[in-house]
Amino acid sequence: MKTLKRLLIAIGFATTLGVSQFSVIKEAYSQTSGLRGKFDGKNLQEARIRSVGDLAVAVEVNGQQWFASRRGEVNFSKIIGCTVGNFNRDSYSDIACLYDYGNFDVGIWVLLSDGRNFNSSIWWRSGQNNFNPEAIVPLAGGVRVVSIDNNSDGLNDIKIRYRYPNDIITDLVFYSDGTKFYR
Ligand SMILES: [Ca+2]
Ligand SMILES: [Ca+2]
Repeated sequence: MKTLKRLLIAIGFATTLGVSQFSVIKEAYSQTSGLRGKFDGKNLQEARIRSVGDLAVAVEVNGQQWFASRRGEVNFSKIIGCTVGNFNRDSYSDIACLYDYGNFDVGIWVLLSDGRNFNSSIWWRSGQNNFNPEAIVPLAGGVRVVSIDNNSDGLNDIKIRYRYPNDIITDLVFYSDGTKFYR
């Protein structure tokens, strides 16, 4: 366990060094890094999500680990994109990620900040054969998901541009009720 912890710290340190190079690239270039928000409720910080070995991810804020998934839980390469918003109307910025479960099943999970850690839960899931991740049309800047308070209730919502099989392109909005997204 100690060795693993040391290894994770070593990886974290190595990737932290890489951040400065990445920060000059537009946020849209990678939606798993350069995620800016006030995760501690006070200061503008930068979060990134990274792969930790097989089927696990860690989320860091300014290089400090705030969240680690359980092994076998999350495949980093299946994260379609992430965005920062305040989805539960407290003082802390949160992160929402689109995730491809396979079989045309897409979910949106939210990493809710408590100021020092993220708590992860699934806020929406399409179910099998209901959502084609390939049909997501990039928004301005090339991002696949943005957070916007579309109904001005103080809870950030999620917007995704989607191309239906008949080629009609529509903006889909997933509204937050503070604990989940609804359509
Ligand atoms: Ca929040
Ligand atoms: Ca809203």
